[in-house]
Amino acid sequence: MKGIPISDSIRTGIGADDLRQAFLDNLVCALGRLPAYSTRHDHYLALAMTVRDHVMRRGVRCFEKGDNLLVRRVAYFSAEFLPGPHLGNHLLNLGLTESIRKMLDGLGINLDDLLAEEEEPGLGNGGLGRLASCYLDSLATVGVQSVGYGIRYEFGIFDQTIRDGWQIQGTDKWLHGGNPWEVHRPGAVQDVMFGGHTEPWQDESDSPRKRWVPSIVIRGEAYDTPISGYDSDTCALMRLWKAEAVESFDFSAFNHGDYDRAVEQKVASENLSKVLYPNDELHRGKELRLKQQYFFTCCALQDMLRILSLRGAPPESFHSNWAVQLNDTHPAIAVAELMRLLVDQHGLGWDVAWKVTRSTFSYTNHTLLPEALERWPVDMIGGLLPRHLEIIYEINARFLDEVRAAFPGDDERLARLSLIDESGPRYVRMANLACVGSQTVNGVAELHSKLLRQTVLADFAALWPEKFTNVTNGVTPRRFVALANPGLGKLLAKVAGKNWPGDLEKLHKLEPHAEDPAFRQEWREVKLSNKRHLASLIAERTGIEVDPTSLFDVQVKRIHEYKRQHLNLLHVLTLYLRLKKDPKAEVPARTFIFGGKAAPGYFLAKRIIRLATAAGELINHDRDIAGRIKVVFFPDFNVRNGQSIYPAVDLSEQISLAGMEASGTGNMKMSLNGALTIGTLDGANVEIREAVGEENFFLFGLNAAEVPALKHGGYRPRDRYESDPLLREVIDFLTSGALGEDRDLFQPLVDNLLYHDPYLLLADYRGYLNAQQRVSELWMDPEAWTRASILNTARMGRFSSDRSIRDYCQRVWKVNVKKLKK
Ligand code: GL4
Repeated sequence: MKGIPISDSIRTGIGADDLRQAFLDNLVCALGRLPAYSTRHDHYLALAMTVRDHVMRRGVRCFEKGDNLLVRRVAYFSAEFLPGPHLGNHLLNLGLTESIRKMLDGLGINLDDLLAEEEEPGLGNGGLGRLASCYLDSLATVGVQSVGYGIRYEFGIFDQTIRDGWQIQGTDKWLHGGNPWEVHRPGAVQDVMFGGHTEPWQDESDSPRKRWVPSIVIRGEAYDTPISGYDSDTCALMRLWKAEAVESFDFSAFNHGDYDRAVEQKVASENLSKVLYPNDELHRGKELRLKQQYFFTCCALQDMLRILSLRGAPPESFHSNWAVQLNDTHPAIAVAELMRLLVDQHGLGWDVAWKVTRSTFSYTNHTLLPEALERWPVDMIGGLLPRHLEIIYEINARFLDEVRAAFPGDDERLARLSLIDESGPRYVRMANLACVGSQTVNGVAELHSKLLRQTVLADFAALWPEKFTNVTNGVTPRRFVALANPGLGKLLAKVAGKNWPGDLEKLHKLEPHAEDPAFRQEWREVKLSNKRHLASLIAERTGIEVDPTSLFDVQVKRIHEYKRQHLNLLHVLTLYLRLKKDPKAEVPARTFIFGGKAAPGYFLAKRIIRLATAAGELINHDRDIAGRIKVVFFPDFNVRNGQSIYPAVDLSEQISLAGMEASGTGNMKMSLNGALTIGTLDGANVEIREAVGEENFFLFGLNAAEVPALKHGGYRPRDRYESDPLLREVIDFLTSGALGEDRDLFQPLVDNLLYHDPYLLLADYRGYLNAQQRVSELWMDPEAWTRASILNTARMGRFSSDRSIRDYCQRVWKVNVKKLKK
């Protein structure tokens, strides 16, 4: 339908009557339901479709504009996305919450009931996937055309329940009730090849070419989910790929009566996008994971070339039409894939293709943990992606020539920079591939970017210092403040103007109000009401009654030794032992709240969860303690639960060993909601502390320079245990039998701490206790605490993901953004 502008094909403005009609139309026509018999879930689906259509309209209109103007689009390549429930967020972004509520009221339907019906897509493990979703939200908000490319896992991150104190993993069936947010695009399919071999061939121009003859082809089908921006005409798209067999059946086998073999191929193909790997920051080297990575990047790049040709632009102009961000190395194989597409499929010469490729990609590193660094056996890549291995070798040969010219005779440097690790069995190093194939490389907080340049990527930083930059992470204030904490939102609107979620620096206007006792009172009331809400959820999910006026001390994030939830637990138990010995001790009432998933195969992480639940079982029922401290493990921490937890936090636990947490983003969500942080100088904590003021932050622990110094100086954790009676007492307590009948339960944790202590808990224990003592003292002065809480929120404006995205646009992608409204 050339010549039909989008404005002719859709209704523009939308009024209350239109919404009501659209809702009823969807209920009857799309779902085929008789209104009188329809269920709550039907209502949710119909409303979701109504809202989705509305957002889609904006999306298509904005896409048309982008094509007319030939704007450079951003493609965010990420193996993980964690969008959270969509409905409430769209309503907020579109300013429709109240009109929809009224419209539904008129039909006798309650909006909150429908909001509760939504299943969230758990297509990520934690911070990295959630960041990707914050960034799509901000891309749409600041007016950048963008697509988030990823995988439509049929089963996302497992559901966590707690049984007898242990984590039990359940299958995440997020699609079982239907997913009204996505639009299946049967037209947008891409074929993805695997296996086989390569062979030379000649084209008409007589230049020698390479051809890949695969052993199997799998089809990727696109599912689009629109992502609205706040107060914005722009809409981002999350385009996720589902794997399908090219033919549903192997018909030759079927015709021969071999039914099993006929379906085998179909099942094998579809397995590819079945399930998300549940490991955060751990590379396991499983072949299926490599297939997933290649699958979605291959679909994405072919899709982008297709869109390019619709624009009538040649493949040589790929980089001026698209900027691709690699969210860690998970999509790094895309560097070789784009080369293959440009050289083998589109006939570009190597040098031109390489220039295009290098001007397209940028790479964000998200972790320094050695066990997270992705490397694939050369044989595995060669077997699965034979053409890519050749391309990687060619990139490497040319790159190493460059290195030899820059550092003649430095063979060790050459070996370290090489894309191939040849120190033992041979591996392809994905971070090296990403660095070589990218325009810019960045870390996610100042400290992390500095350590990246000094350690993991030091050789690349020496070679190309100008490539390296930092973009500190951010979080969307829409979902994590306005939506999660409407009470606070109202207060903020009063002092910072109602557009504060679109311009978070406006929160500075709060500062003078920190001195106003009446305002502090209002502030405390909002917090208390959020804590009451969380207390009721805790009672509902765990059966534990907690006191909403107690200090809510919260650590929610993936369970990992480096994050040191067990240091937090050592403090809990130290406090417990103190109260047992001295019931008159001045210890203000505290509720310790833990939440987070452990990778199913991570033995010690699961023991840490067990320790938290065991501490709860003991302390919560101890009559001597009389409820003065309580310990809760909140099950199934996810985006939705996060939205109930963050607003209720008084004390934010950000206690990773310095140098280990690349950035953290929960730290930002809590502080934005008025929590004070107890933390180390790690990740973005450093910048948060600078922003909120050191007097409003409880600092403790070794710094990133002291950590390696201590380790290399022959750290002996057992000496700490011997010399510190309090520490000895609490460690001994773990295996005393007091924490349950099985006294061996925590022996592995204790042995690990006494004889290895890789994350230096015992070294930081005293500093942590002292900082916790300062917390208690400030808490006993509610006016001073509230002042510090207000100042935390007031000074956190720069941690909006809008700022991060503006940084990326300016320093990395070179695309324009909307100016902020005055
Ligand atoms: C992580 C980091 O661990 C975390 O500090 C950071 O905030 C997040 C987003 O940049 O990325 N890296 C990996 S891997 N998982 C994460 O959550």
